[in-house]
Formats: sequence, structure tokens, C-alpha cells
Amino acid sequence: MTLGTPRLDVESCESTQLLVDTSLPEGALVVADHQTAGRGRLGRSWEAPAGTALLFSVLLKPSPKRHAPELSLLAGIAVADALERILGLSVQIKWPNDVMLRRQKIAGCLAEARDDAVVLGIGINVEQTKDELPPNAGSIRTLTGRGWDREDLLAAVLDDLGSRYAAWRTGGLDAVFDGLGPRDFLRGRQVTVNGTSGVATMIDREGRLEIAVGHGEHVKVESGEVVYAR
Ligand code: BT5
Repeated sequence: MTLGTPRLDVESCESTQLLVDTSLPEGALVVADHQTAGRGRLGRSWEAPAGTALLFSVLLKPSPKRHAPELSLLAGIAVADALERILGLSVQIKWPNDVMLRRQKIAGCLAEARDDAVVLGIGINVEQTKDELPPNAGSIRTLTGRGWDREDLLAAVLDDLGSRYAAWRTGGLDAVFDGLGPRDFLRGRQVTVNGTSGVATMIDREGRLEIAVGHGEHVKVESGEVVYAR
């Protein structure tokens, strides 16, 4: 499906997440050059100097029979598809919502439910220098030595998001799992999530992280903050 209309472009705002009008049709888009209070998950912030990153939110109206929290994984798949196609490098997804290139976080995705809809926010680091990024983060510029036109990148991501979303709407996470399973960044790593420690073994078809905790036992986690051994 085609995403991106109607479209609102702003130079600066608190967060594109707050500017999405949920009464608009599915696919409505807000793009900002700068956010003064960019949001991550769990009350965290998303930082990027003006003009350096691709920052946008898309309005989605999935059927209630789908599991909406999967949309942050879906966004990660679409961002990974687009970045791999553009950059020719392999990209990983760190459960539940980070996109990693060369072990650095290059993009983050945030799915927030509002008024029976989902506002899906995506931030991709494009032109930031090392000094302008948090620790363990990278941009297209720091990781490949060149920048990228943000408008071209947006078109590519919306394209991939549109097709992945259409597949997900009919078949759920199972229908897009080819873009997720092989890109699982945490697989085989020692992790701690919500107090549970072990080795991450896989992301299951419901989007949960499975952790081997020893003695052949596995625990599945729905969501949470992951601490991992680098
Ligand atoms: C995320 O949260 O990764 C979701 C980020 C979503 C941002 C987009 S931008 C457009 C839209 N409008 C918004 O206001 N938000 C969305 P989380 O997993 O909670 O990660 C947040 C953490 O990532 C922070 O606590 C920092 O450690 C780190 N961080 C902040 N800015 C970053 C950046 N530019 N690149 C990489 N990591 C960053």
C-alpha cells in the first residue's frame, strides 16, 4: 500500500509523533528537520541536531485482530530493507526496535497506540558526525563515509514499509519473518531483559524474544529493555 499522503513538513517541532492527526486517513505522514523533544521508548529521548537525520511519523490503522506492538519490528524490517538496498551492506535488527549497522545503532522505531490507530515513528541517523551521536550509535555518514539525500531515503523506506505493512496486514509477522529472523542482532548473545539473563536464541513468530536460561529452559519476553554483551 502507498504511504505518505497527506504529508506535513515542519522545520522544527517537539516530536513528529505529536503532530500526527489520527482523524486523517491511514498513510498520513509528518516529517521534521528537527525535534526539540524527540521520543524513544519508556520515556527516553531521541536526539539529533537540526538537518542531520531523517525523522518522521506515519499513521497506520491496523485491524484490531493484528498485534499492533509488532509494528515496531515491522518498521525495523522496512528500514533494514531500504538501507541494505541503498547501501549494499547488511543490516541487523536488535529486538525490539533498533536497526544496527556494523554493531552501531543507526535507526530507532517507535509504535505508539492512539485513538484506535498507531503512530509509527522512525528516526534514521544520516549526516551526524561521531561527536553528534550518543555512544554506540552511528550514522550513514560515520559508518559508510558518505551521507545520503534524506528525501530519497524517505521514499525508499516508505516504499518498503508500504509493502511490508500490506503483507503483515494479511499474514501477520509470519508473512514478513524472512526480513526479521536472519537479521536478528541478539541471537547468540548474552542478554539480560527485565531481570532475566541468558543467551538470546531467537525472535519467535509472535515477535517475542526467546532466551535460553540454562538447563534446557527457555523464557519468552514480550517487551523490555535489553542489556547485552557487546
Ligand atoms: C527508539 O527508542 O529507538 C525509538 C526512536 C524513535 C525516534 C523517532 S524520530 C521520529 C519520531 N518522533 C519521535 O519523537 N520519535 C520517533 P529507544 O529504544 O528507547 O532508544 C532511545 C535511546 O537511544 C536513548 O536513550 C539513547 O540512548 C539512544 N539514542 C538517542 N538518540 C539517538 C540517535 N540519534 N541514534 C542512536 N541512538 C540514540
